[in-house]
Amino acid sequence: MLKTRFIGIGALALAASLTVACSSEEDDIDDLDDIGDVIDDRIDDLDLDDDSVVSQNEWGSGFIVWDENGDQILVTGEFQFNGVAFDAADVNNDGYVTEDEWDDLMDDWDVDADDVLEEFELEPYL
Ligand SMILES: [Ca+2]
Ligand SMILES: [Ca+2]
Ligand SMILES: [Ca+2]
Ligand SMILES: [Ca+2]
Repeated sequence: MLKTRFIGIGALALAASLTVACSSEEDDIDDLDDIGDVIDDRIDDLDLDDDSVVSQNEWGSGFIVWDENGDQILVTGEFQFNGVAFDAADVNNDGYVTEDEWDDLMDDWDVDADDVLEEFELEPYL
C-alpha cells in the first residue's frame, strides 16, 4: 500500500504592486483647418448661419460679440483681426474701433460689393 500524502501547499501569491504610469495620449487634436478652403475660426464665429459668408447682420452682431466688456468700443485685445485690419478700422486713429468704424469697415472690405464678406475678402486681415 502506497500512502501518498498530498500536502496542500498554500501558494502565496505575491502581488507586486507596480506603479505603472499610464499616460493616456489623446489624439483628438484635429488641427487640419489650415487647408485653403476651410473657414477660419474668426470667420466661423461671425458667420452665424454657416453659409460661409458674413452678412451685414452677422457683421453687426460680430461687433457685439467681440466687445467683451460691452463698452461699445473694440480695443486691440478684443479686435480679432490682424494689426493691418485694426489700423484700417480705426479711421480716426484714437486706438479703438467704434461701431461706426466697424460698420464702415465692412463696406471697405466688401470689394465685390455684394453686401456680404466672403473669406477671400477677409483673408488679408486674418
Ligand atoms: Ca452667414
Ligand atoms: Ca470693448
Ligand atoms: Ca477709432
Ligand atoms: Ca463681398
